[in-house]
Amino acid sequence: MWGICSRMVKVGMAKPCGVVKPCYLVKPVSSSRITGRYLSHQKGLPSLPVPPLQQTCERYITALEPIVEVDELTHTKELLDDFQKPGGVGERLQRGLERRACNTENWLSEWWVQVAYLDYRLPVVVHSSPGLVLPCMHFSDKQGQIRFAAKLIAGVLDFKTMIDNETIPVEYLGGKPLCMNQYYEVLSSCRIPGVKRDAVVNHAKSSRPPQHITVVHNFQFFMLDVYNSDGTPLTADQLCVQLDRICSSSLQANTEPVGILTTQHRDAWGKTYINLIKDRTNKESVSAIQRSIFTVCLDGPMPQVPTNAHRSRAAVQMLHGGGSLWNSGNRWFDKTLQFIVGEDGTCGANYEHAPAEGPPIVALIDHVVEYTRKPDTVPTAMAPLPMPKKLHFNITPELKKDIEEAKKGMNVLAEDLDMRVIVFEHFGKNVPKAHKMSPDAFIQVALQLAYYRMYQQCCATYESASLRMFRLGRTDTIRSASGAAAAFVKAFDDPNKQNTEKVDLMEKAVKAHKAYTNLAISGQAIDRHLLGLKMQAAEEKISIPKVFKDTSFAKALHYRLSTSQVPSKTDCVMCFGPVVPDGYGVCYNPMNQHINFAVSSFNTCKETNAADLAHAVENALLDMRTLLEQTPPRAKL
Ligand code: COA
Ligand code: HC5
Repeated sequence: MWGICSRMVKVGMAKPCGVVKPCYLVKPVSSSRITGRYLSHQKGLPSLPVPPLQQTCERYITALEPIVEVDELTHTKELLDDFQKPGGVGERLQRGLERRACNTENWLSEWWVQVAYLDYRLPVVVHSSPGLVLPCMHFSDKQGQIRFAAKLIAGVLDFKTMIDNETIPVEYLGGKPLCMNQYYEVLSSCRIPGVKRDAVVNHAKSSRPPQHITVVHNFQFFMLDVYNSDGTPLTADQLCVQLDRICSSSLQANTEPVGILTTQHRDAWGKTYINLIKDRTNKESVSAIQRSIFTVCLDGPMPQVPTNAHRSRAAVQMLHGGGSLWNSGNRWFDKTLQFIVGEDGTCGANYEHAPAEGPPIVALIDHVVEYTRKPDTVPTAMAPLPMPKKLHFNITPELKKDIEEAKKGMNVLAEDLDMRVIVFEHFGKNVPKAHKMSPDAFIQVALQLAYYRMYQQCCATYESASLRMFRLGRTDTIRSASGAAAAFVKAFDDPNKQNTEKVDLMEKAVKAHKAYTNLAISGQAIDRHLLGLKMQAAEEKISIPKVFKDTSFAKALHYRLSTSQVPSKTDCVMCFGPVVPDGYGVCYNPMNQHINFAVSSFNTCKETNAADLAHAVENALLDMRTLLEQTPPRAKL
């Protein structure tokens, strides 16, 4: 019923890029400020391998089995035989990739950023940029909002000091050190719209890195210097004074919400952008936003909802702002990092995904939250500070028309997005661990069960796997709809099956998931390799091999379940939109005793419902635990 127009399908089917221009993003950090410690760590990391061709082809067939028809599979096998034959196109492309791997820091990352982000043309809002909700903070008025925002800014600047000094502790996954490059990409950077392809600029690496942030209040932007002349960061008290001045000089939301332009389709925004920056004042204002270290959005109210919907509303506020009548215009969605502080204690962030994955952003936010919990310092006498600078925009009738169009588009999208946040209170990582199972694999298998119960079929499922064990690594795909998961979900509600058999199938499904995870994080999954082979064909200007054009490939990339685990120390809820019109976005944060889930879908799709899937996941988790508890270990097969 749906055309294939999803993000990840687009990734797979995207027009070849041809010559790939060097991209700021995935270049190693090399400014004069960044020196020894970081670089020597980075140098010690292994390079991303190119998996063996035959291995990927075999694993691809295995991955297709639960999600395509028998005749489709037979056809794909034939295509793969041809692709792999000695002296064939597969071997040629494989050799090309291996050459690329020898000549680049990471054969994949630059392509990935281009294809997954910069060439992707749907609005970044909902379709690409994730939201993050903090636990509700204890304030409920303007003064509280300003005070908290001031502390938050001070906390980010504290974290920035660690970035500037290269003292961020190296992270580990499975005992292996991770690439830390993404930490150097998230501050002082911004996406720039283009008519066909976007770009990202990072000003942290310039010889005179920015000293200001941008603050947006009542749709009006301000440039706020956050360092004193001696180079020390402004204190929370100083920031409070400055934010107060900003709020007092923007009491009414009576200006054009120019930020709403950043919610447009990227081609449309690319065109509008050219017009917008023809005017010198506008160009300077836009440049101040782009160069700023980050943006703080001091939000107005959100629509009233019943208490049990507060968390879902908060997720919506972070993901898209609620539409043009609420806070969607109080943003610059191209900005890599936007912190959002509501008037009622609702706080969080939205981030533009091209420069980094969730975990570095979450690490920064965990640090900030801890910082804001420190007791207030005793205020000291303050030297007068320069007035924050208002950023002006001259809005021509044409730009006014574009703003109205953007408002309409944003409101349609806001209406369309269905978001349900649930806190699964019954257990967290503790229960799967007690049963000697990987918690992440347990949750993924529960998701498979939930989906199967709703639709009586399995669907192509995406889970993000980190490739940060490798230099400049980003992500690969864990395909959760495995044969073992399919066997388990089909047996679970079958009254003819014994519990012992069901437990055995559950254990096999959980183990299969963990095994796929392990191969994915060690660079041996299939999806980025297949993408690389396809990109290599484009690079060598040879016709795209048939394996990348058949229905199996399209089905494999039509992710009705797009999922990601993003753990945090703080009790946060992370969220993102579905990547296909008839799919779900599921982001979860497993804590020890509970799990936070944010499930999204589109209202225009009659077959999907975020609350129904969230409820089905709760039931699946509970039923899986019950099965384990009711089946004594000795009786297990
Ligand atoms: N028995 C008991 N405990 C087990 C276990 C078992 N069989 N298997 C795992 N555990 C424990 C682990 O030791 C770990 O312990 P900890 O809580 O003390 O750290 C915990 O359970 C969690 O492990 P697990 O659930 O298996 O998952 P993981 O933490 O290894 O995460 C991924 C799996 C796929 C999420 C991770 O590898 C990854 O790639 N993360 C990045 C994802 C990402 O980038 N997301 C955002 C994209 S923008
Ligand atoms: C603050 C949480 C952000 C999570 C974002 C995330 O998981 O993005 C995925 C990135 C990737 O390359 O797998 C993409 N996804 C949202 C489509 C799963």
